[in-house]
Amino acid sequence: MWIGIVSLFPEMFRAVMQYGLVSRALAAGHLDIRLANPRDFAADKHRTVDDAPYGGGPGQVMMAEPLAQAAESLAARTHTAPRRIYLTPEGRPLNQQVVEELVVCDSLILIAGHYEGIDERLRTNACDDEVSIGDYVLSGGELPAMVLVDALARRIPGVLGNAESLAHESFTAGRLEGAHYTRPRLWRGETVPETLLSGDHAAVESWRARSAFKRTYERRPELFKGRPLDAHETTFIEDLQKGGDHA
Ligand code: 9WO
Repeated sequence: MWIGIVSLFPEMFRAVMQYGLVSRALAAGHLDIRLANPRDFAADKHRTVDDAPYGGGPGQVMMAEPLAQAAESLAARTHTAPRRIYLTPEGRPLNQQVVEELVVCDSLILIAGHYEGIDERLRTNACDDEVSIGDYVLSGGELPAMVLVDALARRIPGVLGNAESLAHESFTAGRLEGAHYTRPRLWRGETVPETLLSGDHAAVESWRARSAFKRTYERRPELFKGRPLDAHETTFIEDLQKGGDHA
């Protein structure tokens, strides 16, 4: 997958590109990330990329032309027609479904804004999509772009190992993860559920399903709309409603 990123602070992406899963995806050739700084496309010697808003008001607005030329310089470096995404609180909410939709694109260009925003004419003429990672305002679109890059990288075939990929399935299957435990068996006076120490794989699987269900039921019951309860979960809910707390 090829991702171009337009940002006034390309150095910020060094962090996500040099460590962890994204760096492994880059090294393996599953992912290619290119950066372009709108300041390099400014028309004047002061490398101006922002100006006062027409109509007055506080702050500055990012000019369309440097952003557009930065995005076009990236598009010229890939043989496919990138989907251009502006990161903004006004965008459609990022969720796993949006990730699955975007990860099948051959290429993306992510546009990270700053100041009070970007000229509307860039949004209407040079953006195909707008994505939000949540209803809050940050200092720029870089961190949301990194979140999206990480979520996409995990879904590129070959990037995750089998174990990690299986863990991912639970979320796409519409359930939260259940509780995890590892050594030591006794930690600050707390032990590990006996079922997990039993060696009985069927019992462990059932325990984990119950734990995932309980956590979903308590924290994100709306996820059940996406995937109705199965027969096992129906018994789990009856237990929970009777006050059973076996996981
Ligand atoms: C700022 C803003 C404030 C109130 C209501 C809507 C708003 N949109 C923006 C906006 O798009 N701002 C630009 C990008 C310029 C300022 C820094 N930017 C930004 C992007 N802040 N926060 C985000 C963002 C992006 C994606 N998901 C959550 C937040």
